[in-house]
Amino acid sequence: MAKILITSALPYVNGVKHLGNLIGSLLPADVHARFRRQAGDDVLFICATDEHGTPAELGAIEAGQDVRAYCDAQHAVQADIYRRFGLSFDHFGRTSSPHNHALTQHFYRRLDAAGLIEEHTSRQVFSPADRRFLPDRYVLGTCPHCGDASARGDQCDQCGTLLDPPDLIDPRSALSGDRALEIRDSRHLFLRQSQLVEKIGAWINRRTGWPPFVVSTARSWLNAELRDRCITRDLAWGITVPRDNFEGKVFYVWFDAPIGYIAATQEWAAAAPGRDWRDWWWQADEVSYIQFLGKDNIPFHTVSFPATLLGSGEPWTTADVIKGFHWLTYEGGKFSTSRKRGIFTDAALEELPADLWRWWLIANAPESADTDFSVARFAADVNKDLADIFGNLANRIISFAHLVYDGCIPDGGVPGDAERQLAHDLEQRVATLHRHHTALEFRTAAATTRAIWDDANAYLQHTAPWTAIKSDPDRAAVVTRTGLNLVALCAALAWSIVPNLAARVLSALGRDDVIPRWPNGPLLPQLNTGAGTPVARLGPLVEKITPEKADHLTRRFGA
Ligand code: B3M
Ligand code: ZN
Repeated sequence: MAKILITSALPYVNGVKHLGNLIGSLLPADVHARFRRQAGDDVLFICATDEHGTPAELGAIEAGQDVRAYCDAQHAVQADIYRRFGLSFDHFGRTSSPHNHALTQHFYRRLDAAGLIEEHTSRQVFSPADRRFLPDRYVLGTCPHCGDASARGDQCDQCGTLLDPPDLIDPRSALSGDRALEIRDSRHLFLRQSQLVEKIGAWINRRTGWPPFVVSTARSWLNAELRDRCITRDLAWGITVPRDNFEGKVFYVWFDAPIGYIAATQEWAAAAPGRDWRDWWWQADEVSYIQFLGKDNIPFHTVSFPATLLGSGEPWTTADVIKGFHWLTYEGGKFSTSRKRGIFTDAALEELPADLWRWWLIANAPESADTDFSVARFAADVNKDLADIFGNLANRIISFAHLVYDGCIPDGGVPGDAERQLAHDLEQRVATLHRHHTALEFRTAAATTRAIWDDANAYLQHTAPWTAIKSDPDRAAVVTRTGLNLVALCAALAWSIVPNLAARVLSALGRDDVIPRWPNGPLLPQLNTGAGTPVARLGPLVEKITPEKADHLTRRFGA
């Protein structure tokens, strides 16, 4: 039993996330956590809302709320959406928790003691109209690299470049629109990443199994003369800096956010007896740690967070695999939270069951390049894969068991060549599927899952119990029994991707394990069991997306 620690990038607390955020880290992390649990591993799946920094403050200002009350409410909204999407976190914490405050200050003290913190004056944007410094997203303007006019002080979303507010051309305050901005000096703390280049480089070189684009992004960051990183901000909301003359400043959100992975584990441990966060994070060599994140987060996870962990000189768990994702685009353009373009997770659930979104997103995960979401493709794929292939498979054989066998798995007959061939083929497929899941290859995992459904349909097509029943009742019984067990197998193998649909099918077949186990060993006997077990009727598993519904989606979400 392996110990697998899984974290998803922490969604910013402000506002409901869109499908691109979901497939960029949260959903694949969930699928992998579920798969590992099925395989019998000891899994800890941790996430949290990222509650500090300018995103939270600006969100609160926009909502006209006190920032703490705003975070409380927004955390609850996101937690509820993720629960309804079936995201099976062991803990969904908050970076504003007391644990994260204490741990962030602990890391700062360790880094300071190791000589890795330097204090110096830096140029900050100040607004006389707002009477305050404007860090990060408080400044809007034009990107000096690509010329996009909607860049923010911390980052240009158009070209992905990380920025400093004074870099912006034509800057203005996000609060008041003030353009008469000044540059003023302010004392700040810098993490001397430049001292850690060798250590981090060696650390990256020891890792395997990262997508190539994650490795190249990490290397280019490291090689482009790693800049010392400012880890404090002139803000009120955040984690205070335990140092003289730093009253009124807080740590930079990207300093405390990844520490939140550990702090959220501490919250998890504190919530029930017998749990120890150290089993996962402290001298925990046997733990395999996988991080899931979108490509704009790669530098922070491949370089900055390792700098914090390695620089502390303490035996913290560091990521073994960093699984990065490209972007999901929407109908040929960008998803945009600020412009409300694309499908947001709350609206998605108002329209259709979670598993339809889960299936399509995983089957089309932007693993090696950006992927485009289109309503037309989504509707066509979901109708075909989930309704025509998986749904029909389950309904057809369960209905037949009701028609002919009083709704029970029939007894009689013995498996023949067709069943031996089927079991043999499926054993290969199951092994392939296991390999893809283990290698974090989500698209091919979904494709292999679908291929197994196809195999199952082909078997029933070929053996046709509805014909055999007239001439060879024993044969019909074997095939029906095999078919029903086969449907259970198909559902169990799909459970990590479509947990609700799978659970409905499994429950109809009398299998109510919370976590359906991954099939091990020869399949022939597993396909021949259960004679006499009652099988419940199954309504339509998936309602097809009609052309009218597709039109409605297009109208609602814009093209
Ligand atoms: N809050 C997510 C983002 O960039 C950011 C991730 C933090 S992970 C420690 O959208
Ligand atoms: Zn740009």
